[in-house]
Amino acid sequence: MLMSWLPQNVSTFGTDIDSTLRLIIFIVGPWFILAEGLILYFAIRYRKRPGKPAVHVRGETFRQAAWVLIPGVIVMLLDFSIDNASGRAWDEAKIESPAPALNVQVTAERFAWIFTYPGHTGAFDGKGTYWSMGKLYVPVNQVVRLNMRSMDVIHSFAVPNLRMRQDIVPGRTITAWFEATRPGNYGIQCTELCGFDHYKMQGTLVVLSADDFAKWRQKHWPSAPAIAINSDAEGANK
Ligand SMILES: [Cu+2]
Repeated sequence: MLMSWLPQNVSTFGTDIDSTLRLIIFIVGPWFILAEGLILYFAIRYRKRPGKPAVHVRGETFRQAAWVLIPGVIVMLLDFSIDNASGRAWDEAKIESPAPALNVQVTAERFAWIFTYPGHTGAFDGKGTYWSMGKLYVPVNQVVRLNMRSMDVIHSFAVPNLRMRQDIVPGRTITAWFEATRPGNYGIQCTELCGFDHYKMQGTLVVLSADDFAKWRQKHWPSAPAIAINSDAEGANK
């Protein structure tokens, strides 16, 4: 039920991120209710009563210390299971980067997104490049690699439907990847407060079917080599 609040997942690694989130909610939720319930119960059960002085519990016997130690160990074990699941999701989304079918350069600047498609040589400058303001066109079911730069301050590229978010730090080219699984238009937001018009820093991810992408490419980016551009970050085909 909780998970239905999330926007539709259209990314290959989104399922693992969602199941990590579900695991966290299932572990933390009951634990929260139990802990808060016990606090409430003890507060009422052992409330101040006339003629009953408070007891100073020093936690010196094992029976007393167990109240802290046992929940402590349980929390730690549950924590490891969350670490394990989230580590796997992190590896998939951030560490393992499959070979891309399409490389796009993302330029973030206050307060816009500019998407540059490489020219004949695979480089992002010079002949044959195509750029789009605010709209990122990609084919469905293909790995897309983003080479992201910022012209000014720290921005953050976020597409909730892809379960993807990546900070962009000036002075560095930061890569990220995704593979969209369903054609459609999805919102892109900057999720790093980057100035007065930060809220206007939005864009659209346009995921096109193979046919529609071919048509789009022919019309707007005719200089593109066949879809497999397979250059590395920063247009290594140069
Ligand atoms: Cu921004």
